[in-house]
Amino acid sequence: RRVVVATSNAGKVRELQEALAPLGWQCEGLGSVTLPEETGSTYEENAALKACAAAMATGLPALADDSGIEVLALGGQPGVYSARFGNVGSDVERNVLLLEKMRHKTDRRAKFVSVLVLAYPDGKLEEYRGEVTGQLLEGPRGEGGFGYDPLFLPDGSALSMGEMTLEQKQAISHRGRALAALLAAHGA
Ligand code: ITT
Repeated sequence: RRVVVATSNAGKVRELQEALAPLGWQCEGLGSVTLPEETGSTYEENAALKACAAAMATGLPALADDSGIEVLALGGQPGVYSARFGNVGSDVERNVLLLEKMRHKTDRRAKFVSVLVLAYPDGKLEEYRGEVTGQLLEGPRGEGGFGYDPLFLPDGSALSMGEMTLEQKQAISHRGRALAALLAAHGA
């Protein structure tokens, strides 16, 4: 079966494609499809907006991910707004800003959340959620992953998410967990 991977984030494309391999689905990119503005106030709403738009535009099932990092000492921010945090242009700038906001904060607990929505052209939706808790580091560690990965030390891990291989990250990450639920639901 063909499935559209409905994300413009290259880091997510890598992780989604790698995890879906056991299902034998043929993963396709967005092509000329543009994703709608994320007007929802929850990961669930935004993932559904993206997946439905891609499914309607292509006539194929489409898988979208909406995700973010929630920092306890910042009241759960940036959360759903993680991609737009500070209105700055790059992952590195967002990381600098987050470190700045966390300066002198001793409670550094945070969690990543991923919500996957698989939308079918007939309007049917499947939803999967995954989370991983951890601590924000005082500075970046590692060159791997994407986004906030170099700043995040998962609970029980000696490696930051930026220091992990793709396989190591998938085994413990929010997205890896949501994907595991999707795979289980589809018999893989
Ligand atoms: P699409 O909407 O096209 O999928 P996006 O990057 O805009 O791409 P989101 O709106 O879901 O996606 O924003 C999530 C942001 O949260 C993302 O840009 C990263 O900054 C951060 N994030 C999500 N998952 C992450 C992960 O596994 N590692 C590091 N940062 C992550």
